[in-house]
Amino acid sequence: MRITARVGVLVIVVIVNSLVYMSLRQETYNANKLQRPEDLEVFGRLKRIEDQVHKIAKFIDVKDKKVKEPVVKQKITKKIEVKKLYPQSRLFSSWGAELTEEEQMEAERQFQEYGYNVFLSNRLPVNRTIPDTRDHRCTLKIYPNDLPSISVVLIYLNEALSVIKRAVRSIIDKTPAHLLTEIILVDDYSLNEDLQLPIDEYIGLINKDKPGLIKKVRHKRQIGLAKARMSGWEAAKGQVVAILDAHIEVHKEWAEPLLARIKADRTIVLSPVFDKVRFDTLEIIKYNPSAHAFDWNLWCMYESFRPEWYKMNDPSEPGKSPSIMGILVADRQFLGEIGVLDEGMTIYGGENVELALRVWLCGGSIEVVPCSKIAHIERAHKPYSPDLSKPMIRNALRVAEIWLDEYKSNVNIAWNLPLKDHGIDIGDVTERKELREKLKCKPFKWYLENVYPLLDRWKDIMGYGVLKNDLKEDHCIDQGPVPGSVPILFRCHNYKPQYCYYNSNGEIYIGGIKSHTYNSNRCLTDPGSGSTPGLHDCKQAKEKGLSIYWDFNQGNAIRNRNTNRCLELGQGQDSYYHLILQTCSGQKWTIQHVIKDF
Ligand SMILES: *[C@@H]1O[C@H](CO)[C@@H](O)[C@H](O)[C@H]1NC(C)=O
Ligand SMILES: [Mn+2]
Repeated sequence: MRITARVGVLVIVVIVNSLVYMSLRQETYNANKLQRPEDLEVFGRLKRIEDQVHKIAKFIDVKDKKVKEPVVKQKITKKIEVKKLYPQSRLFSSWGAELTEEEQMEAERQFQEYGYNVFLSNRLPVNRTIPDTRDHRCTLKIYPNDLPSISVVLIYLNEALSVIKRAVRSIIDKTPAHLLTEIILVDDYSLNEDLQLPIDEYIGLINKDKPGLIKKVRHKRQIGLAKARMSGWEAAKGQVVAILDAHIEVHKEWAEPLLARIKADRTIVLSPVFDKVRFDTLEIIKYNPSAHAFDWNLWCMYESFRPEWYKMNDPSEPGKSPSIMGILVADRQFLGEIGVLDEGMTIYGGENVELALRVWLCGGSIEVVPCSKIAHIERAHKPYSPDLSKPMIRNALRVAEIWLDEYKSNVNIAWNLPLKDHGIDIGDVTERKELREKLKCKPFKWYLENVYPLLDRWKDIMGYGVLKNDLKEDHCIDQGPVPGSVPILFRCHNYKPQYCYYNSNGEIYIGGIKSHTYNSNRCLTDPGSGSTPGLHDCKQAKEKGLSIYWDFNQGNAIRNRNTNRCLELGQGQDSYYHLILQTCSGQKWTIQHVIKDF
């Protein structure tokens, strides 16, 4: 009985781990997963401030009701009678308490379809006022009069019409008219009714006022994000092109700082700073400027700027960025000269990293411009594919093949794929490799050394993947419950909690590997007494002098260099196998993938 309960808990822990991991992977594109501890702290603070504002608002509400008590009483009793139809829905967790049942049904249906609150969007003014979230220094900046002109491209797939209207309206209202060449709507084969006739009527209405301002490019089949962006670039006529999502609202004076930067140097590819628009309340949450980057899976993430930026002590200044999240602003011709986007990318993901590497390696650079702000709806789910990791893996391997030189195997390691014969078709890369030659681009090593030194080289990894013992081949080493510091033996499920790495120093990481030098992996340790192995932060373990170095050859024992004990399986009184440390008895271990023979 007791044993069953314990196994049950472990199963739940592992499933939760995997789910958290999978949802993390899905969300990273939106950039709203903050990665660094300092960001989390800022985020925590913002959240607390927000909570307080809500509390104050409630307090005011309550006071208000007290005054008008006789009138309100009836309403309140009525409210209580409305059933919450979707207590589990993320849409209603902090929104929609006053909705009738019919309204809840409509709101939930639209939420399921679009991933954000269309019901509310349809009821907000298209020209709603949004708070100015820029640094105060931005309002003092003066930009040249003769800035280059700009074409704004909005890419969408099954977007709500009211959301597109709000994007278009904000661009027309907040871009100097003499600089705005056009707004190009690129429809990657949306099927919703609103985006057929009704959007054309809307375009007609605006063009009646401003002939030719809005153009539409509609694809007759879905071509994916990279190609859709490319088609927007092809249609553009302005000197500068901004390729944006359609679920955005631009802030006041968003264009000038970008155009001024490109006027100063046409080889800089730019990103504005995104504020988050909550998918449920559509409220704007201020984000502070930060660089864009990626991990070895080539998922994008926020990153700190280089130290030079912080030394300026002026958060309104543009900062160099290793990568770009997806939304981009560039000199139209320069973007063409360096090959726009890789049309060999399918569906979604990785194309931004490809662009970033190409820009940096082939004569340009990337900057984030804090005074240019764009509010961006963070969707609860995305329209392209329920599981974005499949196209992402394919695109990541393609980027690796074209750009990463001797570091390309890191992408295989990150996705736990074999180095050869992984069976994933990355398409034809000849043209892109020729482009790299033609543009005389620098080697990837230069990028690592000069642009993104925070990316860990992973040069010492010798083997990776799940780690199994001959005695029990359907079981794998697993990081065990989190938080916790005891690795366990568990049925193999091949998710991150079971990924292990053996490096040339003799360390064994369990439960994934970190891409950045500022993060630390978790190392298998022998505590020296007792039979339970440990799992500890490697940097700390090294400082404390714990026994973290192991001798291991593929198909042989795992023996601690300090204690001489082996990691083995032992059968407990419950007849289950457990991971234990004991005098070596010759048990054999096999790691899934080998990089160098060891
Ligand atoms: C929004 O548009 C309406 C109608 O054109 C106008 O009356 C109103 O002043 C506008 N609001 C803002 C905040 O610009
Ligand atoms: Mn988006």
